[in-house]
Amino acid sequence: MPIDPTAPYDDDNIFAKILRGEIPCTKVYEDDWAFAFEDIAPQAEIHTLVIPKGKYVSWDDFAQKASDEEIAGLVRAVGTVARAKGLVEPGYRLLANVGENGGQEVPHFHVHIFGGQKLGRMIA
Ligand code: IU
Repeated sequence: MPIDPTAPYDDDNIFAKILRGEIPCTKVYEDDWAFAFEDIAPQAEIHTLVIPKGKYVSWDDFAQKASDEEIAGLVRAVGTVARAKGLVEPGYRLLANVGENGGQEVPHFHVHIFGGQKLGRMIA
């Protein structure tokens, strides 16, 4: 069910529970600002999600309210995970779905990293 990217943050969303360790995940990275884990339903050979530790519903929410430190932390974490997975060569794709038209389903901001294969022009 698509989410409202401007709704208040829901502490019971699934990624909040993963961050709190209440639901298991395959963790691939963690630092002060970000947490990364394998997508449970991968759409590519490598499909990893990177989320900020702060409570942000969407890209819009994050861009509006996160501190420069949080934004830098998230961006660097995405780069670190992609590099650690050996994706820099031959490349990878980043995606952030926002709201209903974007098809966002989980109301905790997340960046998808896709790689490990030649990707088509679009991932639906
Ligand atoms: P979206 O951008 O909100 O559409 O992406 C949500 C992703 O979260 C999607 O790729 C799901 O497979 C993934 N996911 C997950 O990894 N673990 C979960 O428990 C749930 C969704 I629910």
